[in-house]
Amino acid sequence: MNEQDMTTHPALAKWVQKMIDLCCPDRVHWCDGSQQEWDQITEMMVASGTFIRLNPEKRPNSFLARSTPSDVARVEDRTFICTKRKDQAGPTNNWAEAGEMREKMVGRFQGCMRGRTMYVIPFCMGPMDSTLAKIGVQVTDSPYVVVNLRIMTKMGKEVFNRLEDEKSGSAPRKRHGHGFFIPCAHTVGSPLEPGQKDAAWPCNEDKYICHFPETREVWSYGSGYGGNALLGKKCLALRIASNIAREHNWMAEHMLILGLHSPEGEKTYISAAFPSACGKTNLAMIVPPKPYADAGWKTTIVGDDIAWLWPHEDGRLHAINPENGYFGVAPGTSYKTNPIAMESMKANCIFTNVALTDDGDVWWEGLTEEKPMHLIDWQGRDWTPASATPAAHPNARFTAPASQCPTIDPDWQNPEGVPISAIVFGGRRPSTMPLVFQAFNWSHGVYLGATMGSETTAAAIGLKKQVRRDPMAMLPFTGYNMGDYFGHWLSMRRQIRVLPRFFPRELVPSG
Ligand code: SAT
Ligand code: MN
Repeated sequence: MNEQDMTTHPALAKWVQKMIDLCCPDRVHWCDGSQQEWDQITEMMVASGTFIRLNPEKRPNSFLARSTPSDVARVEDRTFICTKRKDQAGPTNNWAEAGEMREKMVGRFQGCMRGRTMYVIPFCMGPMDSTLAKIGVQVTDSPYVVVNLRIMTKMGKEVFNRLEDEKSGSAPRKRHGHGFFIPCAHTVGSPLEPGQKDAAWPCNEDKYICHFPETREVWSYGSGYGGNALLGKKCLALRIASNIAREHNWMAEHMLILGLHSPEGEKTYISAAFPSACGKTNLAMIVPPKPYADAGWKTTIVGDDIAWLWPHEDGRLHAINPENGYFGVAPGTSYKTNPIAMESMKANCIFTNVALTDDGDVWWEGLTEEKPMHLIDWQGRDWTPASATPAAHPNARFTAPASQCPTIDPDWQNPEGVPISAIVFGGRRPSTMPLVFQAFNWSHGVYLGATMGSETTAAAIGLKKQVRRDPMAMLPFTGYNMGDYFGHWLSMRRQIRVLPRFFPRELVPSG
């Protein structure tokens, strides 16, 4: 899209101009989300060495990216909730005074995109026509973010159009949350001098992932990886959304949504909260064992990571998945452990920090029983089964379009969501716990979810290997005071007529 026809939305035009003046990019690209744009950006990334095109016969239209070894996961100790008062962020978040942090970010962002292109990415979280859908606009100097967001969100021209329609009041139905957008500013923090050669994975050792819930903004500096950089995911859909949800009587949760279908055609949906890299994607894609499948039982997936839940007028708790794709952990995923994920990532995918096979395909620990005789590991080094280090990083990821999932639920884009009958809280535990049990009632369920514990994983950098308390799997994602979050959960009970049941579950890892 040309700069001239960028937008007629005054607030958006003003904010983008402010970011251009601050970041001083060489070029500005308004993303339209087209296939042509994807082709152009991926080709440019192949030419610059950030992407390796995988063998088109084995993995059509798919790419491998290798990050810098210091930028491989979320950085919880660099993640901030920035508010006027500390008690708004509460005891479990890193707090910064909003004004001070804004000043610091403006300082860091000054000239941060010199020598680079600023991409303006409009994205919608949730089915476009859902009452809960939220529009964000991310400015970023990372083309890796652009192509990942094209998979993970609804991204491009139709979102711009939606924002503009809303502004002029010509949208078919005026709904809460549209017309309004959440500004998400992102930079890898690595400006280029004239003539300076770029790194394959530019980033900065200094990192800040900042949320301003009062003004509904995100500012992320210095990282290009996962939840640090794909701002629609944890930053918007959980930390900012949990604030909006609390004020508007809904819930933004770190949960998968799974459908169970009986031979008689009865549909039951469950949502389940597990911390990062504890198996949400695997549970969301589980298939019934053969005798049950033969008897007509079926499972479907609505989402694998985030659920937005609200008391529907039918009296039940309904849920939508705000995402459009999966950013799943690759190691351990195989045709044996998760054939549905394997089928979903056959084409049109991005792989990050996995190993490259000699025939131009991907490999990671657990993919095949037998290890390949030779690979290029996630750091670009030769690897053999005798190598002392894993070929793929433990937090290596695949980004796959949800539409490619063979068990996708027919209602996964239903703006009314799906009704939830049961809530599961789970985690990863090194020692024995009851596998699954049922809470007596809503309050008891909230208590059990709030006291949940789970072993830390490679999804976040710098965490000691231990069991930590991770209430509702939301410890790193609740964008406000955790005490108020528990209060919000308890208060939601009064708004739901048909209450879901609670099933706490703690996984004992097999490995
Ligand atoms: O890196 S992400 O935050 O997107 C993945 C996760 O930690 O769940
Ligand atoms: Mn997650």
